[in-house]
Amino acid sequence: MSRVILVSNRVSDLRRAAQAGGVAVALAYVARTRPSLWFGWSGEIKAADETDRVQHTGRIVTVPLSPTEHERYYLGYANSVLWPVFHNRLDLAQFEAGFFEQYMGVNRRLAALLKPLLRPDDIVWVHDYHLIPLAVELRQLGVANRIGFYLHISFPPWQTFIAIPEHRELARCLAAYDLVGLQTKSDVSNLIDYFANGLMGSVTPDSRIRVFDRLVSVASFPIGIDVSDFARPSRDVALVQGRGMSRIIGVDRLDYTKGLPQKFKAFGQFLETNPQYRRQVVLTQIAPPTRENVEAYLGIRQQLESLAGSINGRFGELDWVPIHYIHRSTPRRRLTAIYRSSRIALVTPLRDGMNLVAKEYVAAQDEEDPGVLILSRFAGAAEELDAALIVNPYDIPATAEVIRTALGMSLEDRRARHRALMGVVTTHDIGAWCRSFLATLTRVSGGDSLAALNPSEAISRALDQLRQSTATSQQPPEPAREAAPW
Ligand code: GDG
Repeated sequence: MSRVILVSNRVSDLRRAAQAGGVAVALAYVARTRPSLWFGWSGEIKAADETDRVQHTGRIVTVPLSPTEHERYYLGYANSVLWPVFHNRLDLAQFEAGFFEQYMGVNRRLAALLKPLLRPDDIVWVHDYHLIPLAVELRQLGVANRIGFYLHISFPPWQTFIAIPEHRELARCLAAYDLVGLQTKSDVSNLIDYFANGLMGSVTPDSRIRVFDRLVSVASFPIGIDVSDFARPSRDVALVQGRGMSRIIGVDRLDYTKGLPQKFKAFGQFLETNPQYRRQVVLTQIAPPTRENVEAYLGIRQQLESLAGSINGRFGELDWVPIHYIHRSTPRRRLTAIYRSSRIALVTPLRDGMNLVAKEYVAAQDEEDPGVLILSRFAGAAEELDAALIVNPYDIPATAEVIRTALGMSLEDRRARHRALMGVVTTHDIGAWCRSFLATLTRVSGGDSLAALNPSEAISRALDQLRQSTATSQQPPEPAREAAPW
C-alpha cells in the first residue's frame, strides 16, 4: 500500500484526543489507519531565520511560520480572503496588498521543505484552502507523484469567486492537481461553472476539464465520521441530562459562518411563541474559541454573550436557565454523552462545507429512542441527510416552528428518520471517504477518466452544460495575471 502524505495547515497530536475542528478530526483518522506522513504548520511563530527548521515526531513533520507569514498568509489571505469569500461573505473579505504574495511564498517554502521527504510511490494528499498552490510549487520542483487536493469548505458560486482579484491564479493552481475533491455535488457544479464562465474551460471526451492546458478531474467526496467513535454508549449520560428536561444541543466553533446568533434568536422566538415549553427545554451551546486574532471574529463572541444574556434575562427563572453557553472546548468522550442525551441537535450554519457535528449527533443516538436532527439547508450535509428536519437558518420564525415540531415528533417518526440518517452516516463514513478519494486519485492519475468511474447525474449534467457553454461562447478570456509556468 502506498504511503499517503497528508498536507494540511495544522496537524494534530495523534496521542491526544481530537481537537475541535473538522479537518483535524478527519485527518487524524487517516493518519492512524494508513501508512502515512502528516506535514503541516506546528502552530508556532518563530523568527524568519528559524522557520526552515523541520521537526519530526514519529510520522508527524511540522514547520513554524514567521510573524509576517502568520499575519499575511494565515490570518490574512487564508482567513480574511479565502474563508469569507468561499462562505459567501464578500462583505468580510479584506483584499490587502501583500497577502497573496505571502500566500504563494509560504506554499513555495512548504513545497521545498516537503520535497526531500517524498518517495516516488507516495500519494500526496493536500487539504484545504490554505494550500491550494502547493501542487504547482511541487511540480515546479520536479515532483511527479500523484497529487490530489480536497477542499473541506464549500466552493462558492462563480460570480462570487471571481471577486477574488487573483481568481485566475488560484484556478491555475487547482488545475495542477490530478484530482480536485469537493464536499458536495453543488460545489462541483460551482467549480465547473467557474471553469466554463470565468475561464472558458472545455471538457474532454473522457469528462476531464481542460484549463490552462492541463487536464483536471473534479468530483465530490462527501466527508464522513468514524461511527464507532460515537456509537459506544457512554457511562455518564445521567450527568448531562436534567430530569424531565429536554436538551437541544449545538456544537460549533465560534465562527461567523455557523449561524449562532440566528440560532439563539430562533430559540428565543420559540420560547416566546410556545410558553408551554418554558422550564421544559434548555439550549446547550458549546462554542469553543477559534481564530480570535482575525478581525472579523471580534464581534461574534460579544454578540452571542449579549443575546444569551438577554434571552436568559427575559425567560429565565431561579431554577431554569434557558441557554447554557459554553465558550470552551469539551472533551470528545463527553461530547458523545451530551449528543446521546439531547432530544434535538440544532445545526444551523449559514454556509458549511459538510458539518460533521450533524453526523456525529446521528451516530450517537439510541436507536430505540433517538433524538431529532434539525439541519440547515446551507450545510453540505443537507445534500445527504435529507431525512433531517431541514431549515433555512435565516428564517427565524420558521426555525422556531421546526423546534416545536421536533419536540412533538412521535417515537415512530423519530425512529424512521433516524434509521434513514444512520444508513447514510454508516455507509458514507470516514473510511469510505478516504478509500474513495485515494482510489479515484490513483485511477485518474493512471489515465482512467471520471466517466469510466461513473460520475453522478448532477455532475454529468454540469459537465454537459460546460460542454455546451464552451461550444457556444464567443467571449475572449480575461487576460492572465502573472502566469505560473508549469
Ligand atoms: C471544516 C468545514 C467540514 C467541535 N467542538 C468541539 C469539538 N468539535 C469537533 C466536532 C467536529 C469538529 O470539531 C467540527 O467539525 P465541523 O464539520 O462541524 O466544522 P469545521 O471545524 O468548520 O470543519 C466543515 C469539516 O471541515 C470536515 O471536512 O465538515 O464544513 O468547515 O468533529 O465534534 N470537539 C471537541 N470539543 C469541542 O468543544 N472534542
